[in-house]
Amino acid sequence: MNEIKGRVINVSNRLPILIRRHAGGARLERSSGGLATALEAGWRDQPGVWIGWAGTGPGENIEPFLVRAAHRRSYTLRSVALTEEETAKFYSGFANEIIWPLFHDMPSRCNFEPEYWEIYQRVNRKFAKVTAETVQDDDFVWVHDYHLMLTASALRQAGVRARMGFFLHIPFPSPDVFEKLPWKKPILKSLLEFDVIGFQGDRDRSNFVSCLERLLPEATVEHGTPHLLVGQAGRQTVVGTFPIGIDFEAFERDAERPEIAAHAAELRRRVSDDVLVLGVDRLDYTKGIPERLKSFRLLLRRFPEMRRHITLVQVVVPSREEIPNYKHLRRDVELLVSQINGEFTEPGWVPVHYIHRNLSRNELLAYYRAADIGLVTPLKDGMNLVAKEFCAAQIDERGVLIVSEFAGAGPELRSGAIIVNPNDFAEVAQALYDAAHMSVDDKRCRMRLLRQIVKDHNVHRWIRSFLQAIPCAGRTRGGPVGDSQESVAKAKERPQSTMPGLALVAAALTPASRSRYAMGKDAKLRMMGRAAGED
Ligand code: ADQ
Repeated sequence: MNEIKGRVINVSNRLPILIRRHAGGARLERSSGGLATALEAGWRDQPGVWIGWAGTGPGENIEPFLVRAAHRRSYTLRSVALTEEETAKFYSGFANEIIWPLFHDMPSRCNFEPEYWEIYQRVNRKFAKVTAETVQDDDFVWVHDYHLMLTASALRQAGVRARMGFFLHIPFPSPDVFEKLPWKKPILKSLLEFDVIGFQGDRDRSNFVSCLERLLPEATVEHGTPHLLVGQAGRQTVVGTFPIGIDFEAFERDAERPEIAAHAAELRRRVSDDVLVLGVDRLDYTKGIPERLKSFRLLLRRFPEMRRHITLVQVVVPSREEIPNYKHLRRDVELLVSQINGEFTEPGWVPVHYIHRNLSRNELLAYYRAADIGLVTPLKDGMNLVAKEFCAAQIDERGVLIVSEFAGAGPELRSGAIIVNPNDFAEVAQALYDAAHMSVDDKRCRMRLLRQIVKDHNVHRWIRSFLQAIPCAGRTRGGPVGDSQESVAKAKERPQSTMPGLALVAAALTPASRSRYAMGKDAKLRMMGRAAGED
């Protein structure tokens, strides 16, 4: 990251480690979930600081744990201690009972409790205070996700002059949904205190801009290339699209290991030596698990010849179990699994294998390698890393990916995957049937294309392209943004980079146009020819 003169200070709700108290003391665990997985992989060799919550409260001496955890990493860790009330009302409350469902287009699941907003503001100030104590002027502060949307204004109030960016890992909703939020304006205004804001996909970015146009009409929006430039209250913010990726090489390399191949072969022998379908998710209502199970049931009802020949392995990692909606979801999923198994099980064949626990990386890799079909059907998802991990681990190029059109991964992977609407059970059932009957050549051709996309758009490129957008940004405090043309001209005059030509590099690294990967008929035939030729 040599384009940043100082350090990068990552700030996220959770640190990559979690300190879990138990009767005999405490132990260090890895945080689960997409954000921690991606950042850990991308930041492995980069110096800097990571600020976040380690699962502990005020007054606990966790320094030895942080030092131990930092020992194997290139960056140091600083924790923000949260009280039980803050954990309940900021994390479970505002973040996960309001913003999470709202931003995933599920407003009826929101609990707009006013006290949650008070605590959300307080905790954002807490994160900002620890960050302000850590940061120096030439550092870059990179804040992650919906838990911390108010940190920018708190940091600016604290006099922090460093450049700051924000990346939203989840979707951004349309104005009709966003405007239901009672605290919509302070959130938009605080976001515009960042120098750069990143979204997973174009749809999220254009929803954000539509919200600005409706709710903050005084903001100016300049549609530049590759990013937008938003002016508001005398300052400018670069707004871009940066689809997140995975550490492709690490997944590929690990999936190739002989013990993973042996474990995968063992799984196929024990679970299904015919068609093995795999779902891997946090247990979350946005991931569409009940809908997926209903689609699988429809497949078995509509195509009786598939019975005994297709098996679904559904792996779920327990998540947010203290929130009522999540408890109900677990009950619904388990009921559906038992109904399907009750309806179809025959001696020697159980249609749904249900695993409710955190898998080790090796186990996960073995399942990815063993599977014939990766079934990724969230109702809405910022990106969905499972879709990408499945492709990276498919070194034999024999798996088929079915992915929801409402995941960020949908548009990005559409040229090689089968795209479905997860609410259309018949369509998903048909996609499963088609995938199970796809020719070896077609499968290989599609998977080769998918793996190339995932490889090109890896997590390192995501970090690089985000950081390279910073030089386009700059603070123009002290005076309203006049004519937007003028503000753009000013932005162009400003020193752009600590490295020559960075803006050009950034332009070259923007998410490749979808058309580059669109599998036109000719390209498809060419690739199939090549795949067949290599046989
Ligand atoms: P998440 O909602 O957590 O992330 P996702 O992108 O699917 O979702 O990542 C889940 C991660 O957890 C994957 O790395 C997967 O391997 C791991 N995982 C899932 N089930 C597991 C299990 N049983 N055992 C072990 N590991 C398991 C948020 C957004 C996403 C966005 C990411 C990153 O909601 O849309 O892709 O951040 O930006």
